[in-house]
Amino acid sequence: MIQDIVQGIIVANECLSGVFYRNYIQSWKEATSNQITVEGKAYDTDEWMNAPSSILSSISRRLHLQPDHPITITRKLIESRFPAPTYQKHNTLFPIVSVGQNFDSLGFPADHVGRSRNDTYYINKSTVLRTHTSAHQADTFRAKTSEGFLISADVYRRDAIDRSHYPIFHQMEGARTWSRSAVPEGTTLARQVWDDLKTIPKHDLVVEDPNPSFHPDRNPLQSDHHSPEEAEAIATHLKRSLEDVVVTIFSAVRAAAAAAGGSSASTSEPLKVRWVEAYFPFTSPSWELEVFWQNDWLEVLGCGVVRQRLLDSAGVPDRVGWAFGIGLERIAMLLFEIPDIRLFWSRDPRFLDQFRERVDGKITRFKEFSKYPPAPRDVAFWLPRSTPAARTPDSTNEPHSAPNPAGGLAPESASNAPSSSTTTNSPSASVSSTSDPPPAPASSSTATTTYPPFHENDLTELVRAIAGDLAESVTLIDAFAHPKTGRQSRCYRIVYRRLERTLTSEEVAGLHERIGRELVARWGVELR
Ligand code: FA5
Ligand code: MG
Repeated sequence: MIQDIVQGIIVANECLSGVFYRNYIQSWKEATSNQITVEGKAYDTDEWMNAPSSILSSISRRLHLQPDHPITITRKLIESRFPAPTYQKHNTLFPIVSVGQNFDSLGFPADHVGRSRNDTYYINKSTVLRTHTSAHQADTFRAKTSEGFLISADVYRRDAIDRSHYPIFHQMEGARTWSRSAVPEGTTLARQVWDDLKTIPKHDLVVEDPNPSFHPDRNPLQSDHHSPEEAEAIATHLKRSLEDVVVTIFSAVRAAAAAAGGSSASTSEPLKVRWVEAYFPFTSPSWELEVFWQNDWLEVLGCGVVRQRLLDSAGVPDRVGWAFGIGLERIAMLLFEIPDIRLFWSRDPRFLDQFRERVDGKITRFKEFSKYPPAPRDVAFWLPRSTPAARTPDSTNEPHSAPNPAGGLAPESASNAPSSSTTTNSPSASVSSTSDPPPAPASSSTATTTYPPFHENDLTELVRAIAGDLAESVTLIDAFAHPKTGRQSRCYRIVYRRLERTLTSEEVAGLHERIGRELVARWGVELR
């Protein structure tokens, strides 16, 4: 224990000196050479490359496979509801995939914003860090090794972040299909699905589900491929399977609360769950499941009836079925009452030692350990005149219909997820892992330099690269246009904090100044 803490401090000190420099040189080398190696696999990079070393070096963590890690415990608990041999498990698929796998195979249009370099980490024009486990759907259907599957894996998104969002998180993809050609004589596909549904345990959870299973405009039936009875049966099988997961999770939460000798914020009130209509390019009709948690609706999964064109091109045209994608951190946060998604990446034994895989499936609630004081610092600046300010308060007021890198409408908005930020429209960020920003353009000090437009995700990533786990959050606290010149101003609050000890003001000043310098060098902002 003591040793680990000492090790933590050594690592922290390194972060503040040599490692920064080393990583800077390494990023610079990688930025100028055109190959990178990730876990022994070599990739050519090109001008699309935007995956920082802080992200690439986290690939090896594979939290969903770490023994006794809360993500692993959560994965296993959900897996226990989808038994073999119907559901085959795949837990070691590699995170670097082709654009074809991540987007094309799922029917993402060529101009879908989820493909943008602002949202997705590219290695080169045709290679990305998967943004969702759906990247493996088509290949897994094509393999035809089981009627259903579960794929758990790390996924990567250049996201605006808060305490329930993080640039790396874990998803579990689930799917179940039925073969039309295997329907026994004398029954129908719909009947067979209803029969299979009988094996899912009944529950008495009250679930809000006000909408019809399909709606011609909002959530269409694939009428060329499914009869209304078939879609209804598949939708019901899907929803019941996932409600069973929620019931399992919350039974475990209640049991843990009882064992701890009382109730807690999330167990004193009856569980509230609702289905909402959604959109994904690869399912129709589609839904998201939301759970009422800490006074707000938290989206925990997306799902739907698999688009037949996907199954057709995966070489299984006679199969029909459903698929879902669930966020494991979201579930783990509910399960263990973990307040901040950043904690999953902690190597602090005071965090890790609290969790144990148990054969009886019982879980123990997370107990918060003492936190050292936060050190908030603001950075205020004018954007260069020509910069269209992406994802500022003005543009976050866009209708919530812009698709995300997983194809869903109504992107995981801060208003949906609990946010530590006080201004509801302010995108905020929790940041982690230490590395360095790619070098600024060499000519950045000359007056003629044209700067890339400033995007909020760039700041999040810059802070993550410079301060790593020492930065807890980045929150937009003020934005306005100069009344005369129209020039845009932004002010962000960065909260620095170490879990193991108090940061000195010199350390904080060093990090903060560097962030300011990089903002000027890379985006041509003028610090105020
Ligand atoms: C998807 O990723 C779809 N691939 C899900 C899907 C699969 C739909 C199969 C249909 C069929 P979405 O972007 O909504 O959808 O993410 C799914 C879940 O991942 C969310 O509900 C949430 O639980 C989790 N999630 C999304 N973004 C983050 C994030 N930044 N941090 C943590 N969890 C996240
Ligand atoms: Mg979503």
